[in-house]
Amino acid sequence: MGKSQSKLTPEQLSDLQKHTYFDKRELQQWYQGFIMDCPEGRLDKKNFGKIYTQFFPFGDPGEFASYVFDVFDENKNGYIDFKEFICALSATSRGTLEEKLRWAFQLYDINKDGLITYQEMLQIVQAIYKMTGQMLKLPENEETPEKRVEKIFRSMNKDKDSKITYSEFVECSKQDPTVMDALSLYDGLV
Ligand SMILES: [Ca+2]
Ligand SMILES: [Ca+2]
Ligand SMILES: [Ca+2]
Repeated sequence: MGKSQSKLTPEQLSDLQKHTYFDKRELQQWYQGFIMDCPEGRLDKKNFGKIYTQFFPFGDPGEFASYVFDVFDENKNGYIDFKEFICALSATSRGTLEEKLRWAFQLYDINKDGLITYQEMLQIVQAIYKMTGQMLKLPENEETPEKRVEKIFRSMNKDKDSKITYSEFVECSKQDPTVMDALSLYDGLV
C-alpha cells in the first residue's frame, strides 16, 4: 500500500457528503489532517490510542480507546479508514439524537449482539473511570463504577431481565441524559 492521494476526488466528496453532515470544504480539511497523521490512509488501534493519551495524560485511556475503535471500525478489518473516521465523527458530533444514541449503544454493546449486559456496561464505565482518573468529580452515590452501573442498569432495564435492548436504552437515555456520558466525554475530543 503506497501513499494516499492528498485530496479527495469529486466522486469521494459527493459520496461522503451523502453520508455525513460535513460540507465539501470541511471534508477536505478533515481529509488533509487525517492523511497528515496517517499517510497510509488508515489508522490502527495503537495510533488511535495515542490520540486519547494526548487528551487524558493523567489517566489510562487505553481500554476506552480500544472500545471506541471497535465502533469506528465498521467493517471490522482492524483499521479505521477515512470514510469510517468521518462518518463516526459526523454521527457523534452533528448527528441527530437517534444517531448519537445508536452510536452510544454500539459502544456499550461490546460483543455487538444487539443487547447490553450488566457486565458490558460495567466494562465501559470502568474504562471511563480509568481514563479520566482524578479529573472527573462524581456525585456521592456514583463513587464506584459498580454503583453507577447498578443505578443506570436498574433504571434502563424496564422488564427486569438480564439485558438491555436498544428500545430500553433509547427510552431511558431520552429521559436521563447522564447515561450518554460516555458519548459526551468523547464529544469533547472532537
Ligand atoms: Ca475498517
Ligand atoms: Ca452485547
Ligand atoms: Ca431488558
